[in-house]
Amino acid sequence: MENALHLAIQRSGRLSESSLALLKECDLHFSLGKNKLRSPASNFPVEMLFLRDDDIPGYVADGVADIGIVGENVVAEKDRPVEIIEKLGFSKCRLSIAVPNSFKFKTLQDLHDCHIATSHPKILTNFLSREKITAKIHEISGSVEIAPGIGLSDAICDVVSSGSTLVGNGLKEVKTIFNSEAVLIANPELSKEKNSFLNRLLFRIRSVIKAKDYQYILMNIPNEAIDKVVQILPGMKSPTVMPLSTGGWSSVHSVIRKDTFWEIIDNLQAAGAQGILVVPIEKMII
Ligand code: PRT
Ligand code: ZN
Repeated sequence: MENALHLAIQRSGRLSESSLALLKECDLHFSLGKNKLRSPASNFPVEMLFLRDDDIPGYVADGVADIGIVGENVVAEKDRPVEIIEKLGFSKCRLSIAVPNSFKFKTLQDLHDCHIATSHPKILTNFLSREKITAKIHEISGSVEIAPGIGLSDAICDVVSSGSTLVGNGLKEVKTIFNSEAVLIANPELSKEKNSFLNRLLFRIRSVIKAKDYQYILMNIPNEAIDKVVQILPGMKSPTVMPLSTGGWSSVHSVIRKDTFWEIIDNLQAAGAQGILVVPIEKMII
């Protein structure tokens, strides 16, 4: 589609699956082929472009793509004029400095005059200059964790998620310098029409992301426990209470945050709730 919003996503890698899943949850229909470089959605004015993640900020800045999904670390490292529109809550990781286990590290000053290997030289340079540390940065594009072992560097600065890669290479994490997750970025000078497509897409994305934090809960309670149960349940406004055909009992429906779930369930049971059902929420529009 000529005027469709061009959305760049990673072709294959850690961001791809979650990016596609999010777009599907937004009810965008598009076909995927193994070697496809682009794919228009059949039911929304958006066309996907499948690219390497490192190229996404540049393509968005240059207007080849209008918007993109990429790690915040890559946005900061590429430092191109794009706007971060929304944090998407997946591919969470951090950029950390790590040193060999044998390195007697006490403070950041111990990195003075060290050689540090990284695939994120810009973020590291900015961090070191803020901390007034002079070190020699070696830019490498992959397998950063092996650099100290092969004598290339004294330390590394790399993306960490579980930390097991560092441990497996005899390294210890000593300082997180950047926290990252997948973000939606946009060219700051979109046309009015493309901006309105972006706002429609953003509305869907937000309702999908919001829903992930909540669950729908239904239960039966004896009528005398209604006041107590209503106090326990926050709900979006207040819980729905409906009488059951069995006299003396009501059905209560509410929406609760996942992170308070078990505590609330314990309190509900103590208040007399029975037959508690918990249902995932697909989309949430507030
Ligand atoms: O081919 P293309 O250039 O598109 O992809 P890529 O190989 O450059 O990137 P990819 O797919 O590896 O990562 C894409 C993005 O995912 C990164 O820019 C981060 O924003 C995010 N991300 C989240 C990660 C990780 N978690 C991660 N664990 N990126 C890389 N890693 C690597 C890290 O480099 C290290 O080698 O995983 C290892 C550490 O993992 P743990 O779990 O052992 O700590
Ligand atoms: Zn990459």
